[in-house]
Parts: sequence; C-alpha cells; structure tokens
Amino acid sequence: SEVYDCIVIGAGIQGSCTAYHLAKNQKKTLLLEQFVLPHSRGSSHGQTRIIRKSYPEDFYIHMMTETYQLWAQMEKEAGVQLFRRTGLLVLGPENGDYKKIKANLQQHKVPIVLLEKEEFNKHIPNMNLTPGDGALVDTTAGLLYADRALRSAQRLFQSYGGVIKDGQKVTDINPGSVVTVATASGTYRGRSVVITAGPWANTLLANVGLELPLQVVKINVCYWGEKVPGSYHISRRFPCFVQVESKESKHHIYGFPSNEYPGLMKVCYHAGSETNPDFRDKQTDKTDIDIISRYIARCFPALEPIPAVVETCLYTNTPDTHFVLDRHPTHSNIIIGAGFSGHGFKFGPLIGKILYELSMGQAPSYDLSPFRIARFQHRQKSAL
Ligand code: PYC
Repeated sequence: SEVYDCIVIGAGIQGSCTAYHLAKNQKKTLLLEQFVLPHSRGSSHGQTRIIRKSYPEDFYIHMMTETYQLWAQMEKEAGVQLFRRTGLLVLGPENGDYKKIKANLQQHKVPIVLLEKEEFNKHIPNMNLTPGDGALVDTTAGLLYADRALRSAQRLFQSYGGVIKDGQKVTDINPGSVVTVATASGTYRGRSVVITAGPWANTLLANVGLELPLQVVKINVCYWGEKVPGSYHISRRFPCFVQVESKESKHHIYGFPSNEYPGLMKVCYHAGSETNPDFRDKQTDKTDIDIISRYIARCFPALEPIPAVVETCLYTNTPDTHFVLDRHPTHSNIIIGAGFSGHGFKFGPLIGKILYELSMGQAPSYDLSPFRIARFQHRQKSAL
C-alpha cells in the first residue's frame, strides 16, 4: 500500500497547520481526525481567539513576530480575513506579572499605550480600573477568527493535495522506519507521524510507550449580556482584554469586545476543573463562573453579572504551561505537539511549521529547549 511522507493525527489547529505546511512543501500527507469535521469536542472550535505579543517570556514574544506574518500569508492564500486588530488591554497589579509583560513589550519595541488612571475611561469606557492596577494597550494585538482559520488551514491543505480522513479514531500506532497507524476503517503507513491530539494526546501516546504530565481541564466559555446593547462593541473599538491577576484570582480573566453574538460579550477564566475529554459533561463545577461574575460586577458595570450563554472548551495543561514540541525520545520519526495549555491557538501556523520541520528531520528554526519532553520527569512504560 502507499506510504505517506507524514501522517498527522488530530485535525485541530496545530495538526491542520502542520498538514498545511507539509502539503505546501510537496509532502504526501494524510490528516486523520477521530470526529467528523467540523466539531466542537476539542480545543479549536468557536469563533474567536486572542492574538498577542503580551507575554512575560522572551521566547513567546520572539515567536510571535513570524507567527503574525504566517497568519497574514494564510489569509492571502485563503482569501479570507482571519485576523482583526482590536488592541489588547492588559491590566494587573503594577508589581506582578503585569510589570514583566510591560517590560518585555518595551524591550521588544512593541508599540504600546500606557493608560494612566486619570485618562483610563477616556480610552476605555464603561469599565472600572482597579485601584493599584496598571493598564496598557498592546496596539498590535487583536483577535483571530478561529473557526475560519481552522477551515482555511484544512482547505489549503487539501488544495495542495493533502488528504483528510475524518471520523477515524486511531486505535494503534506501530513505530518503525515506516510507522503503521490503524483506525477502525483502515491501516495507513507513514515515514513519519505527527501527534497533535489535544486532550487525547496521552491516549495516543500510550500506543508508543509515553505518558506526558498533562492535565485536561474544562473551560466554561461564558457570554454576558450588555445592559445597553453595544456598550462594549467591536465597532466602538472596545479592545480584547486580559486581567493578569485580580482580587478574584491569580489566574487570567480575559475577554473580547462584543461581536460574535449580538449584545453579548465573551469573558472567560483561564482555568477550570479537571475532566475526562470523553465525558466532559460530567464536570459541572462552576467555581470559575462565580469568579468571573464577581469580577464583572466590580469592573464591567454595563454587563449583566449572570452569563447568558455558556459553551465549553478544553485546555490541555503542562505543569509549566509551556508547550511540548519534540521528537519521541526513542522513535525520532514520531513527533509530538501537545500541552498547549490554553494559549496555543494564536501560534498555529508557526507550530505547524516547526512540527513540519521536525517531521522531515530538519533542524527546527527556533530554539525548542523550553518545549522539550526531557524537562518533565516523564514516565516511560516498561514495554519500551
Ligand atoms: O492566550 O491570549 C491567550 C488566551 C486568551 C484566552 C485564552 N487564551
């Protein structure tokens, strides 16, 4: 039977972007997805994601420069708008993570606007700045139209000759110089395999004797009604925002201008309770919603502090919240992209490029030391 240059397992944003780079570089590629596409079972569905350079870590800000270019390139190839610049309002106690983000943005010469408390409401109406908090706007940031982006990556992949087989759950992976991947419908062979299975990473990695320290959490994606519709609307240039620490929590609270559902603003909490990705409806904890409610009551006087719509997304967290981008420790033609920890979508086309390079045995164009598997005390199953 035919042998693919690469089989990518998992057609979320990371797998779809990896497949896109492979096919664009004339590699014979199969993209496998366990569910029928499109679906909302993983971490790549929904209308929007934030894209930002506002990070306390140097390496992410560095990676974002090329990532913005790759999104623009994908927009051009697909003929679809994927990015909208809204700016990102960053808020937090002056001496915490906010300070690190501000220093990092300034060091990398990212154009920012510092908002003094006296003029805060001139720029950001209908919002209360917490006393003691600093506020800045990263003017380069904005939002990605997530479901459009995912579909564009998959369509471009197909237009470059790539093959998608959806509704095919992988049941076995046999390592070797040619790797065999089995599903209920067939067996496929590839010179390399990329595993980008999101919350199902460890389920698949069990087939190749590896277990990563990943925690799958359920995120309640909450939409809050505007008391006066349009108060925070994108057309009024209300920005995306991230509150990096607050009275309510040490975790981020983030939000988007109202746009996707009329009269509703998406505001979420960047943490959740552990769940099993196949039984996520069993996880009914609402502590996170209470935290956002209290924050909204305090900081967003023009929002109803009870959510009108709650959807679900899954994060797959590593202990340090940094990604896993690496080769399998003993099978160098099996490549792993995992643990995107709720902040990986924005990097999609760059992650795709890096995983493509690894899958072809090329030297990656970035220093991947923050993303290595060896940083964990990982357990290897005795079978190996
Ligand atoms: O990484 O900017 C981010 C983000 C926003 C919401 C979830 N992640």
